[in-house]
Amino acid sequence: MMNRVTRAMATLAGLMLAGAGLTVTTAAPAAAGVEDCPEGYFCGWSNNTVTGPMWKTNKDVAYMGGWDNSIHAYVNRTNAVACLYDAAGYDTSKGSDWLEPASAEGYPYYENMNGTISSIRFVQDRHECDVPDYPSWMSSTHSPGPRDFGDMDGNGQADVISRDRAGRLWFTPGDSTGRLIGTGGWNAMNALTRHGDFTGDGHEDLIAREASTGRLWLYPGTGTGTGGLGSRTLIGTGGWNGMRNVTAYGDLTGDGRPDLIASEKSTGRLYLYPGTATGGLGTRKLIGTGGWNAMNALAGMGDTDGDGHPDLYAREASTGRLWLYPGTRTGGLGSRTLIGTGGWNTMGHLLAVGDFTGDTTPDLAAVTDDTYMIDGWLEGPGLLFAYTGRGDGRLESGRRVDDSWWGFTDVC
Ligand SMILES: [Ca+2]
Ligand SMILES: [Ca+2]
Ligand SMILES: [Ca+2]
Ligand SMILES: [Ca+2]
Repeated sequence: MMNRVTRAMATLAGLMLAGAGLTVTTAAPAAAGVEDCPEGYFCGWSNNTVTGPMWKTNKDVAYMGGWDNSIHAYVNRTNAVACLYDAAGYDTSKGSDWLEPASAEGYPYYENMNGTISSIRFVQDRHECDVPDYPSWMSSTHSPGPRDFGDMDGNGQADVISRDRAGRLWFTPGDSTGRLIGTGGWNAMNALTRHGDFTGDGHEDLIAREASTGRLWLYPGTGTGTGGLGSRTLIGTGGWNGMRNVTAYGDLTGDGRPDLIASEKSTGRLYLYPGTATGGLGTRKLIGTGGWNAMNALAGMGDTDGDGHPDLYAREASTGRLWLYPGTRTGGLGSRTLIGTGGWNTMGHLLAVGDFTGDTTPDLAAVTDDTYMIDGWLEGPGLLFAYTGRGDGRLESGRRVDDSWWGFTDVC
């Protein structure tokens, strides 16, 4: 196993790191050999002087053949992350490491490496070198009857959509498997939310805000076993960057169509945008007269207290407390109740996909961010906690159920 701590990025002038058994340097002062590596390739040499025969590849190599365990210096001039495995067949059991693409302005190469590489694979996100690049999500079958949200593929189980750092979307149906439903470009979106069927075809849909334009797009769920998305339609022509916490909510107005809520940054007001029969959004309605800038996360939970009206959870930025705002018969929000006394600011994402424990009461999941601590120690990001809904609007204590949720920039 190579030592990732020593993987300092070289400066343009060239940088020698002594004592770690590793030298990092740039192309400029190096032996001529490194410049022989063509753009788009990963290249390796069997010695530390980067002279003599050069091995190169621009695609995955499951076994290095004559170069097995013999590459001691290398450069990554591809545009992907190179996963370097100490065993053949991309097997992580003997150790693995990763190498980001060399930057355009002077590519570092690495020498004095252990010479243990047996297979190489190229990926978009270094997460994928060791584990599948989707988080492990398990949910129970909802019973009885169909779910009204949180179920893109219509199989009765809560599923999750995750965006990775490479801008791809992953669909995890709830059996710990996952598949790609967006091959790229999703980093252009600065909000992702889903809760119910906006288009009226019975399949849950995804709503996304485009960062550069402030436009709101609807991606219709296909409802198939792949949890896929159809061609998008514009449902908000602009101005949505002036809104905070854009959240698909469920049907608050009581007309059978799901609605969207968002708070206005300039005023702190909370607005409801009613879903229309044509899959768009109607004229907005004020449902919170002010103070909503104090909240840094909203979750459209569904009906947590069993009164027939969907409810809202909101996290207070200054205190890390979690509040319940019950939906009312008149399409508004009732008096709030404190349901989480603190600590919720260490969660990077609140995930409201309805009931995932199988008792029909909505639950909450949350993913820790890099400030999450246990007993004074930083535990780091990507821990998934499950909070079972009690049926009275409150939650049971959290259970840590998985540690594979790091490296994702949004989940919904
Ligand atoms: Ca499902
Ligand atoms: Ca739909
Ligand atoms: Ca509605
Ligand atoms: Ca309710």
